[in-house]
Amino acid sequence: MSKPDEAGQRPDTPHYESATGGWGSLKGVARVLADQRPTFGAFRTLMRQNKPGGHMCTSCAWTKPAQPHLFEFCENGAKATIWDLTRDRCTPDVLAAHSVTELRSLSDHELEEMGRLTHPMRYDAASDRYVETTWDEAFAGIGAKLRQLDPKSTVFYMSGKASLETAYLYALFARLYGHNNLPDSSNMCHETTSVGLEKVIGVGVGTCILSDFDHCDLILFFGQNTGTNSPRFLHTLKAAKERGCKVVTFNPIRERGLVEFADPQDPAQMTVTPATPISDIYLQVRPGGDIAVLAGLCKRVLELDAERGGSILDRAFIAKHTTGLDELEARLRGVFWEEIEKESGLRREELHEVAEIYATSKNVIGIYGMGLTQHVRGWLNLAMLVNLLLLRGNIGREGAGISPVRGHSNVQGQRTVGITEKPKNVPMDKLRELFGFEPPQEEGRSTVDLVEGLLDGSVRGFISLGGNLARAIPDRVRAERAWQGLDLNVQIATKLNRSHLLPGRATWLLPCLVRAEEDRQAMGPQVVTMEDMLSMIHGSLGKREPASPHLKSEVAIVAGIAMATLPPNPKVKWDEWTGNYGLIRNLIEATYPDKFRNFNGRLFTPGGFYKGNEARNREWKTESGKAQFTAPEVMTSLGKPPKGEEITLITLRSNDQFNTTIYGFSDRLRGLSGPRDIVLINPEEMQRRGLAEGQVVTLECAVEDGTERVVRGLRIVPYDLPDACVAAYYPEANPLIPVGYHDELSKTPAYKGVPVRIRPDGAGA
Ligand SMILES: Nc1nc2c(c(=O)[nH]1)N[C@H]1C(S)=C(S)[C@@H](COP(=O)(O)OP(=O)(O)OC[C@H]3O[C@@H](n4cnc5c(=O)[nH]c(N)nc54)[C@H](O)[C@@H]3O)O[C@H]1N2
Ligand SMILES: Nc1nc2c(c(=O)[nH]1)N[C@H]1C(S)=C(S)[C@@H](COP(=O)(O)OP(=O)(O)OC[C@H]3O[C@@H](n4cnc5c(=O)[nH]c(N)nc54)[C@H](O)[C@@H]3O)O[C@H]1N2
Ligand SMILES: [Mo]
Repeated sequence: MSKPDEAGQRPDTPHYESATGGWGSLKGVARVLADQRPTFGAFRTLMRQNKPGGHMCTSCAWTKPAQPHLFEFCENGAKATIWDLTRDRCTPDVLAAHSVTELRSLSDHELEEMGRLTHPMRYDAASDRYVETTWDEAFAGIGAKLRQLDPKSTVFYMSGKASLETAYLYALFARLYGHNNLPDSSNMCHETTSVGLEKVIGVGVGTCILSDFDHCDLILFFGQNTGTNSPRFLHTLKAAKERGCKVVTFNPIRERGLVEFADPQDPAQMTVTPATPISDIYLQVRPGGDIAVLAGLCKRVLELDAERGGSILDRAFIAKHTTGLDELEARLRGVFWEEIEKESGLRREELHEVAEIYATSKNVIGIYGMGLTQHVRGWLNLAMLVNLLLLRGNIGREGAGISPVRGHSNVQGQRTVGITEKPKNVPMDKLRELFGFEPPQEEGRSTVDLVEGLLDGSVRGFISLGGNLARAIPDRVRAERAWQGLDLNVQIATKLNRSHLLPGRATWLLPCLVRAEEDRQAMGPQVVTMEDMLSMIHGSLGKREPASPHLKSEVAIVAGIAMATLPPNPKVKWDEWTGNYGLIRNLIEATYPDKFRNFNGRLFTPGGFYKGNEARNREWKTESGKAQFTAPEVMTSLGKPPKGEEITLITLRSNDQFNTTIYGFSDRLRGLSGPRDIVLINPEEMQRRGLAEGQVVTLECAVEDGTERVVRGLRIVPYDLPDACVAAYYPEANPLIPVGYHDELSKTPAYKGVPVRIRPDGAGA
C-alpha cells in the first residue's frame, strides 16, 4: 500500500491537489455560464441570491445568514440558478420532433439540457408524443381522473424545493381528497432524522442555530460532503477553525472540502495566504462503521470519567434530563475493542485520541449527512451520536447540539407544514376546524411504500410536485415498468427528466416557475417562503421574467388541480389563496401558531425567523419525557454485512450534479472527471480481487430476495477508500438497491451500504 503523505492523502490515487473553493470553484461557475448561456442579467440575479428581500437559492438547505457576503452563493448554488435561467427551451415543437421512446435513450444530462419546459403538455399514446394542451384541459382532465380513482390508490409526492405555501396547499388538497399518501424526497434522505432524533430527543430536526458555530470548541463530522453539497457552510467552518475550534471527520472518502478551504471571496486567500485546514483529524471509517466508532468513543469517555474521578460526564444534566445510561454502560462493557476496530476499520489509538479531545472540549456539535442516515440501522447511527453528546450535556445549550445537514432547500419546511404520510405529525383537529372536514386518519404511503404499491399494482394514480422519483428511488429498473401501468401520472416540473418519460394511461407534464422568477398573481408579485436546515424561515422574492408566459406557479397548479377535483367548500378558497399568498401564510399561522407567529410580519427578517425547538430548550417530547440513551444491540449499521467475495457499495453524488440533475462530468474535488459509469475501489482490494484499472465490470446486488439486480459496464478506478467497499454514482447505481433494504424505523433506503459482488463484464449469468 502506498504511504499517505503528511496530510493523509495517498499520492497514487486520484485526488484534487488544491483546496476547495479557490480558483477552481470560480472556474466551475464560469464553465456552467458558458455551457448554459443564461438569459441576460443572470449575474445580477445571483447577486440577490440568499439575501433578505432577494430569492433563496434552490440548491442546498444551508442557512442564509443575517449578514450575507457580497456574493452569498457558492459554485453549486450558482450552477443551480444558472441551470434554471438557461436560454434553451423545451417547447411543444421540440417535443413534437421526438417520440417519448426516443427521448428515453437520452441521458439525464441530455434531457435537462433541452431547456426549460414552456407549455402544459399531455401525452398522446397514438403518436407516443407529448402534445401541447391548455391549462383548462389539463386541470379538467386530471380532476376527472382523480374523481374516478379511489383516493387511497393515489400518491402525491413532493420534492424538497417547493415553498411552504405550495406544500401547505398540496397537503391540504391530499387530505380533502382523502389520503395521507404524501411522501417527500425526505423519505429517501433525512426521514431517519425525523424518526430517529424524535425517538431519542423528541424533535425530528437539528437543535443548533448559526451562532452556536461561534461558540463551539469541537465539531464532529460524520458522512457529509460539505464542499460539494453545502459549500456555503464552509465559510462558517472556516470561521470556527480560525477561532480555534477543532474538527474531527469520519468519512470513508477524504472529501476535499473537509480537508482544506480557500475562500473564493477573500482576495488574500486567493493569492497569498494559504488555504484554511478544516479537519484536525480525518478518519476513513468503513461504510456502516459509525456505530462502532461511536460505541468506541462513548466507551472511552466512560473510562476517562472513571479514571478522572467522575470529572468528565455531566452528571447533573444526565440525572435531570436523561434516561438509559446504565443500560448503555452495561452494554459497552461487553463490547471489545477488537470488535470496534474490526467494524470501524480504525485503530483504538485513533479513537482514544478523539475521545480525549471530546472529553476536554466544552461545547461540541455533532454534524451528519447521508453517510449516517442511509443505512439499515441509520436510526441507531443517530442514537449513538446522541449518546456521545448527552454524556457531556452537549444538547440544549449554546455552542453545542446535533445538526443534521439537510438536502433540498425547503425539505425540512415541507414536513413542518404537513407534507407527511404520518397523521400523528399533523394537527388534524386544526384542519377540521379551519376547513370543516374530517381529515383521513390512517397512515399514508412513504416513498418505499409507493414503490411497493407500483410493483403490486395497488397504486393507480401519481402526482409529482417536482423531483425525479423514477430515477431517485431504489430498485428503479424494476419500478420503471410499473410506472407505465398507472392510470394517471401528473408531473409538475421545470425541465424534462426520466420520470416524465414513463407515461401511464393518462399523463400530463405541467411546467412551473422557478424561484428566481417573478410570480405574478391577482394581488401582484408574490413572495414564497422556505425553512432552512437551522429552522430559520425566509421569504423569497423572484424578479426575473419567467422563461415562458405560459408557466404557472406551483401554488396555482396545485390550486387548479384541487378545484377541478374537489366539490366546492365555502371554507376552501383556492382562487383567493392563489391571488394572495399572504392568505396561505395566515392559514399556516392558524394551523401552527407556535411556530409561525406573525408570519406575514416577519417575512424578511434578516437571517430568517426561528421556528423554535423544544430539545434546544431541554424540553424532551420523547416517550419517557427525557432524552434517551440507547444501548446498541449490534456494532454495524449494515443490514447485511458483506460475506465471502461480497463487498459493500456506497452511492455518491459528484461535484457536478444536484441529485438526478447532472450538470456535467467533473467530480473535480475528488480528482475525477469523465463518464460517470465508474466504480471506485482501493488498489489493494483491486489486487486481491484480480481487477485491473480501466477494466469493465458488472456489479450485482447480494441481497437475495428472488430478484436479480445488476448494473453492467462500470469501469474500475483505483481510489483512496477503506478495504471491503466500493463506491459508484447515484442515480446510475440505483438498480442495485432493493426497495426493501432500508432503515429499520424510517424506511430511508440504505443507499450507503448494500452488499454487492463484482464480476468481470461478460462473465457469468
Ligand atoms: N451540489 C449539490 N448539493 C446538494 C445535493 C447535490 O446532489 N448536489 N443534494 C442535496 C440533497 S437532497 C442532500 S440529501 C444533501 C446530501 O449531502 P450529503 O449528506 O453530503 O450526501 P452524499 O453526497 O450522498 O454523501 C455523504 C457522504 O457520506 C460519506 N459516507 C458514505 N457512507 C458512509 C458511512 O457509512 N459512514 C460515514 N461516516 N460516511 C459515509 C460519503 O463518502 C459522502 O462524503 O445535499 C444536498 N445538496
Ligand atoms: N443511490 C442513491 N439514491 C438516492 C440518494 C443517494 O444518496 N444515493 N439520495 C436520495 C436523496 S437524499 C434525495 S433527496 C432524492 C432526490 O430525489 P428528487 O428530489 O425526486 O430528485 P431531484 O433530482 O432533486 O429532482 C430533479 C427534478 O426536479 C425538477 N425541478 C427542479 N426544480 C424544480 C422546481 O422549482 N419546481 C418543480 N416543480 N420541479 C423542479 C426538474 O424537472 C428536475 O429534473 O434522491 C435519493 N436517491
Ligand atoms: Mo436529499
